[in-house]
Amino acid sequence: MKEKIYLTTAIAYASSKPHIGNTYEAILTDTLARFFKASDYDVYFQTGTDEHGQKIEEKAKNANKNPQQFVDDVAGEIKRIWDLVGVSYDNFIRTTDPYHKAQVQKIFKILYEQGDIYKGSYEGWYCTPCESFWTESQLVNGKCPDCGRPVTKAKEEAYFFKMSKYADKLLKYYEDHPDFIQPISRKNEMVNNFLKPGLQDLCVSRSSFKWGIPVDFDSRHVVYVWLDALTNYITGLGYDANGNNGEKYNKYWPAYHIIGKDIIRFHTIYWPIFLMALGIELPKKVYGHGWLLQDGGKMSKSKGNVIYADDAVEFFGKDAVRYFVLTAMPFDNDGLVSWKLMIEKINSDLANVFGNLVSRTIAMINKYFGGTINNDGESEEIDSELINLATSTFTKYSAYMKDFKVADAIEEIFTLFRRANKYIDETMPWALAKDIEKQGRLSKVLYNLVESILIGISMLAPIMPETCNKTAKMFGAEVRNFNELNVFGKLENINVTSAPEILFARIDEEKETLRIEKAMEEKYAVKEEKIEEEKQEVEQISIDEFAKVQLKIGLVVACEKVEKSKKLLKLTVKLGEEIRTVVSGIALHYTPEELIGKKLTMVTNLKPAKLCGILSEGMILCAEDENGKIAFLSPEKDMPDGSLIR
Ligand code: ME8
Repeated sequence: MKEKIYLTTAIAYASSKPHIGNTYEAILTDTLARFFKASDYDVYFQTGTDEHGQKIEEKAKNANKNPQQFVDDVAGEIKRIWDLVGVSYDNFIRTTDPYHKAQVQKIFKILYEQGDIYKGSYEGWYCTPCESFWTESQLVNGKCPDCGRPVTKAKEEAYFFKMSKYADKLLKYYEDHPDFIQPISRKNEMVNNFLKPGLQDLCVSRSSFKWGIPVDFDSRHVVYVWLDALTNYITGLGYDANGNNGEKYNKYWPAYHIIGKDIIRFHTIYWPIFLMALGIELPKKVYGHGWLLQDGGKMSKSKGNVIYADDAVEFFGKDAVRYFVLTAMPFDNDGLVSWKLMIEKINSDLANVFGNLVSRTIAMINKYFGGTINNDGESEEIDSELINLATSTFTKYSAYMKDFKVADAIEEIFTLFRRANKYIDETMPWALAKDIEKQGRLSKVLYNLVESILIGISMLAPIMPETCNKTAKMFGAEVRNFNELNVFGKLENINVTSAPEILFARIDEEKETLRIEKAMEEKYAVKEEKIEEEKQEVEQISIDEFAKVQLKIGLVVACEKVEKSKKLLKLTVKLGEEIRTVVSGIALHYTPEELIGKKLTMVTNLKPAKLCGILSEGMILCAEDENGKIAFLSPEKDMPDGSLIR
């Protein structure tokens, strides 16, 4: 019987388009799923979306959509991106699926009836306009951290889970299963920071918002989003709280969970405890991968440095993106991502090492043998090093992959490709070609190269499926089974295609980085503005309302770029006697030099606001066309600065 493995990703929040970091996890798990399938395991691979909670409810409201419509759209976008990068999931679960919802309700009820969940209350600070509870430490200057308004002390009824009851049992489980949490450093963090100091009971219901799964026996409450989300791993297989479990559940549970380092606590403390309470076997392994970071910092929308996988695929193709993210992330650490790094890696590994090896080999077979060679040439001593490496790589590669160390496994394959390139330099086929006596030797050299390439791409196939299939076809062959990779000389005849496709062309690093960065800035800047625009409905106002806005002519006396921001300029504006500082989002349209000495129109009675840490005391007015082109407004005749506009 085949060995079974159930692989899962975290389910992505259906709150916004996933960035390349979230997509990394789907690609990583997909690569492992493909590897285990090729290793003859019976694999089940599940991914999906986490669709409830206050944040999503708010996002839907801001987008003028009902929450279901909102999550339908975002889940569709997530699925589209997963499909685009070739994620070959067996099941895409959504926490709004009726089966999942019904099971979560049943699980909650069972845990309540058996006494693990109890009704209690917690005291906190309540902000009435925001309908939000805050703890003392969350308040900012004693006020609501969201809206800044005063809060009142209040008590809210809620359901709690008795975490502490299971803490010792969980510690014991960690001890008995030393591989449960990977990498090991993450386990120590859980034990020392959370389990040893003592577990608090966990609040597992909310009543301050509606978008969640209602507690079926008390519909004022919805189930805490993590209890809802974590159970996806069993409901997606057909777990049934009443004991009538589906076939897949019986076959595949327990899982190997692949998640990011930020949510390890939920997966290695709360989730195992929920499972213990339900009498379910615990997951086999929780692997917490590092994060892809941009410029040494977190990738975030507010920093405007987000890279999306669909854009990357458009520029470089699916397999290059898969290769980049997988090699960018060491096993036990964070990785770095930027457009420049992607181009560097594509050039150095995919174009120079891999692409070059394939195209040189094909070109030589065409040139010297009209595209066809057999395995009947003459071997020499020098061949053995390449052959030994080619036939011993799989063992190392496979051991790394089984430990989820994908970047290390890829390194083994590229060591083989580099060795093959070196073999070309050592054997100098172009010199052999000049000697009619050396035809047999020449054909053997080329044969050895093809065999090495075919062995290499067979291991690379889970990482870059399309490229590897395409490459095998160029040699008139197929990607090989894993159990054939310790054999050299399998192929009898080699027939190469006459005009091989260039797999990865070299990219002009500087030019392309600039071009892509600019294109992305424009794409997302324009989009954000459009969303803002759509939100504003045109409303008629009275003359009195308009009169509240004070507008004046200002003279720009100084101007500079705001550090760390691509969009903002800091202007010093003279308004008659008065000098003001204004921060304006026009840096993509004007240089500071273009503005100094210019007269423009300014709103002068806006409440001051801090932008990038600088207090802005007004707003510059600009006209904008539908393509996002911008022009500031100047008086038609010269007018003294400080003149009122009416
Ligand atoms: O956490 N690099 O969803 P999510 C690598 N819904 N991985 C990253 C990353 C980055 N820069 N940023 C995020 C959630 N991730 C919950 C999960 S599971 C029952 C519920 C990872 O959309 C993150 O660590 O915020 C997580 O594993 C996954 O992307 C989804 O994140």
